[in-house]
Amino acid sequence: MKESSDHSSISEWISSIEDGQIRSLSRAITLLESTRIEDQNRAGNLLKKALARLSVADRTPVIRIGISGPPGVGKSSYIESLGMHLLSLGHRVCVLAVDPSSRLSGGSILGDKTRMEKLSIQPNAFIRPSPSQQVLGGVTHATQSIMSLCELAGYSVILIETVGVGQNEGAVADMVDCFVLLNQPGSGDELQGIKRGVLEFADVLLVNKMDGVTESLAQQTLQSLRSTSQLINHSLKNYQVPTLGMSAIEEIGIAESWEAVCKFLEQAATEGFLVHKRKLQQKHWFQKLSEFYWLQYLHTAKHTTSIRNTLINEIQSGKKSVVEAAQEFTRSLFNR
Ligand SMILES: Nc1nc2c(ncn2[C@@H]2O[C@H](COP(=O)(O)OP(=O)(O)OP(=O)(O)O)[C@@H](O)[C@H]2O)c(=O)[nH]1
Ligand SMILES: [Mg+2]
Repeated sequence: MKESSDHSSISEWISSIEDGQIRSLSRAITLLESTRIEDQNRAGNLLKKALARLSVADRTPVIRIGISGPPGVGKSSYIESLGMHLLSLGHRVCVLAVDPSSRLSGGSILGDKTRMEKLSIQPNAFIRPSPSQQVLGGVTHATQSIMSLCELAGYSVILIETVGVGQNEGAVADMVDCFVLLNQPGSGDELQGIKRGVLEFADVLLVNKMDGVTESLAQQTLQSLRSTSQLINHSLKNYQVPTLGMSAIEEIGIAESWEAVCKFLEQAATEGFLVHKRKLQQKHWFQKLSEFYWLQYLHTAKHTTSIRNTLINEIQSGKKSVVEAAQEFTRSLFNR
């Protein structure tokens, strides 16, 4: 009885998300982000139902764009300008902030809101800042699930902001159709720093702050980034990563940057690369979600707690080494 009433309430919940009720969408996202064990069943049921709805409906898949770059490069300011541009093209825009390394992102909520003043009050835009608390297994397990809910709510473009600090870019690049990397006007030495590893994820490269006192430095950066980007061997055959200058604040180059994204998506779709990318996104999602479930199980199942406590005692009393105990603990989980 309880189960069936929960099923019907979840159906109503899904319908209200489809009807574009922001509060229902926000509540659903909070549930998916929850790490409380008692929330997991409901979260799973909600997501299953959402995915079933998406699979029957004849929809154009939402466009998922990752926007990354070093702290303070202007990601939020760019999203504000790009978001407004997308609205003018008739899109419905959703903005998610992701912190894949699960660091405490102090102040990011305030930062995102104040940088997106115009966008945040638009009826066709939805902005969800990154969760402020550190969660078990990082937040990426939920991000792709949340994107599906946003798709169900009728958004046509999802912009994902993530701070580029080296290891985050790969995690976000695995979740999106197009990865846009913002660069600071800076010296050649700084460019050397970002060249390794990070540039290879980029589908579109932008140099921001091409205005005022930073304009000429931004021009120089653009030139050296252009020559560097010619050396990038992109996984999409015959694709030359475009490198463009822009100013998020002065709204220069915003439309051109979106054209570059669309061009990439078109070529990727034509050559089957987009289908391949989306399959990889599913694989990545499956892996993250399984890891999350697995960690939850590990930390909460009663029998694991008693085995673990016994082993910790044995380590502390010198009966077993840490390695022996960890191996025994892992084996005990599989031998049930
Ligand atoms: N001159 C100039 N300043 C800019 C531009 N875009 C952003 N800024 C400034 O750069 C600073 C950081 O901007 P944000 O948009 O918050 O940068 P962010 O990359 O989102 O920052 P984090 O989320 O903290 O990593 C702010 O002081 C902005 O006003 C631009 O196009 N030109
Ligand atoms: Mg920001």
